[in-house]
Amino acid sequence: MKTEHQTTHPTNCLYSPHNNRTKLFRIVALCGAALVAGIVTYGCSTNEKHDQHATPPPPPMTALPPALPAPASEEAKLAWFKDAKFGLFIHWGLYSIPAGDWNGKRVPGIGEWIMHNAPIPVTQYEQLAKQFDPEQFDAEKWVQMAEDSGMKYIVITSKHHDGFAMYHSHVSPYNIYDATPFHRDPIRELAEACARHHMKFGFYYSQSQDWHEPGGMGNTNDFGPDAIKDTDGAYDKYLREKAEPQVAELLQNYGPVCLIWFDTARMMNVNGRGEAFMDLVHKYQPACLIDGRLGVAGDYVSTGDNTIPNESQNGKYWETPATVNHTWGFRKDDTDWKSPGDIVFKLVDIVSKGGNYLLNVGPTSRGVVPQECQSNLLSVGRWLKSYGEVVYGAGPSPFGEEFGQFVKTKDHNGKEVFLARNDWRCTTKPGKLYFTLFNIPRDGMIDLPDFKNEITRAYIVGEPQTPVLIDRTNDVRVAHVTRNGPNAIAYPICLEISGDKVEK
Ligand code: FHN
Repeated sequence: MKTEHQTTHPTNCLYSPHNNRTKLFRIVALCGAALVAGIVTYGCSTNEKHDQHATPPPPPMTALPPALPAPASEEAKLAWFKDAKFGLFIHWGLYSIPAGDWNGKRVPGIGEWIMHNAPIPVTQYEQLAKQFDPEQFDAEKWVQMAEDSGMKYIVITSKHHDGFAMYHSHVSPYNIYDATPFHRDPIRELAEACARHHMKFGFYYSQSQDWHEPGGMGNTNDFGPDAIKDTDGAYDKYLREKAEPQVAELLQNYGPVCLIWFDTARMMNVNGRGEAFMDLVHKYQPACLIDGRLGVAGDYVSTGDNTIPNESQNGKYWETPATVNHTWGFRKDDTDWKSPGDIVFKLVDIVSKGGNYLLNVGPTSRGVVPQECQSNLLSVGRWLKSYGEVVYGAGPSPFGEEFGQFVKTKDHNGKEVFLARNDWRCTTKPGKLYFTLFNIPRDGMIDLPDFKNEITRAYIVGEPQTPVLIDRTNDVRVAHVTRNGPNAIAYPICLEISGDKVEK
């Protein structure tokens, strides 16, 4: 697990905010703030902070709340997730330095895969750590951005496939605290900011792929075929000595973890490999959810990347992980941001099919979320401030005809084409149907789907004093709305109905 430029660390010496070593760090860090920057170096690792860096010291650590107790049932465990609907995914790592270019050449593909796609040998890629100094990183700003965008949980890459831990790991020195001049633990800072904002906080952890370790999956250039690692014990050694202890660290040292987002399960459902991770989660954080990509059953289903199902899903709860442009990790050439209207549509579409939307941002190597991307998210947040009740805690559509249908045409793979209809979506709460309108015809007449319940009241969401006229033409109930609603992105109306269940 070690490389030449790294020092030895005590394996499994877990980081605790209360242990002496940490207290020592804190005291020295505070001294560093008081004295002229540069006189003092703090910490005890390979990359020391020298006086030419004017970076302020990390904020003093504050205590984190304890892990949450075991929920009474699986339903209770999922309750917050079902209410939250909209989360922020963050892919941040060393790959944000090359940002899509290697040796002056553009490397196609998603930004965080540059090590694999270029390909870059481990010995070269790990040198990036020496340059990683995201001096503009401010946990408070990231959490505030998520909150202002209407997101209710944050999931960040604690270790992606490149194997680099973005937190202060005592399992491997290949981590942001020990191997970079930044010498801070951004995950700890985010955990603290999330605690201040009552924002749920969770981790992405790449359990199978680890391109830095000889036994990890995925790096066949440096370490040969995965099939051999799977059978000769190397993979199990990596799992025992790095992946499992790191997941245990994350579960023990960062306060309540709302979920762990495992990814790209390879050879996980044999030898109890997946179960070992599940046991750790259950042992240390019984309230923590497990996504659908561990390789053994999690608490909910994760769809494919950027995949929104055509219809409501029956059975397990689900979540769509999605990009805000075309990459997860930052690429300097990808500024094709999804518009606020597109994001609101996707969010309401997902909620109306019974799922959650986990929307990703890829911060730069300086620690900044690109401005245009932020401003689009903030527009979404403003829409949600007015109309959040159609999303948060809302149930799926009782209809389904609004989603569209399969047509006879086949695509280039020979698969039937689903012709989506995107005019409106319906979400529900007891006694209420919310119709979010994305395309209002010139005459402002919206045909309602067929249902028998009496409509006792109809109004613009957030303005119960502004009634919406409902009448009947040819036995179809029609809602009459003004063409330019109060918010151009999408226009939600609420119909209060008799009874809690829609009768068709
Ligand atoms: O390979 C990863 C990819 O880099 C990214 O993390 C996404 C997010 O869902 N998951 C994998 C591909 O599905």
